[in-house]
Amino acid sequence: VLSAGDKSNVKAAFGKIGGQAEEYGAETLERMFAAYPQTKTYFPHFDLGKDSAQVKAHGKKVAAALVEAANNIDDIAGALSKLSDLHAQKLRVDPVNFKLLGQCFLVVVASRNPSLLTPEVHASLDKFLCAVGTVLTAKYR
Ligand code: ZNH
Repeated sequence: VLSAGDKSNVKAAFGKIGGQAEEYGAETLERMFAAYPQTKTYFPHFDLGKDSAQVKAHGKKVAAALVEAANNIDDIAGALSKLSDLHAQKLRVDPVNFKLLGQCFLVVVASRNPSLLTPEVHASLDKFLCAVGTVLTAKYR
């Protein structure tokens, strides 16, 4: 459960990431595909090569969803309800992969904005990313 402190850490972190969110999203995916190649199996229809426009476009969508969740941190399930339906009914991504994507996002934050990622903010972002993953896999059955 996200504490009040976690919520303000997450909001502040996304405030600092600001307009660069889409680049963070694209680099998160690039790292996920490179570090955890098994995640590529969900994207057989994508060009996953270097500087792929499809990966960039998808990174932008994923980042926008994270921003939306951060902006609605008291109701992440409501904010991502449609996305949760999509992941449960159509995409059926194994839940372990959400942890991998979350790890990669943290690494991107660490490498692009090291001073932002204090241990406290790291912990809060980790909890937030887990909460998002829980919401996106909540309707699996
Ligand atoms: Zn997911 C899709 C978000 C995770 C896989 N996604 C998607 C989208 C979004 C997202 C926004 C778009 C939708 C529309 O279009 O409507 N994701 C997300 C988030 C997360 C995720 C936020 C976390 C955090 N996913 C994930 C993972 C995976 C995935 C982990 C694997 C690995 N997704 C996916 C796919 C898709 C998606 C496959 C589809 C794509 C296309 O386009 O086809």
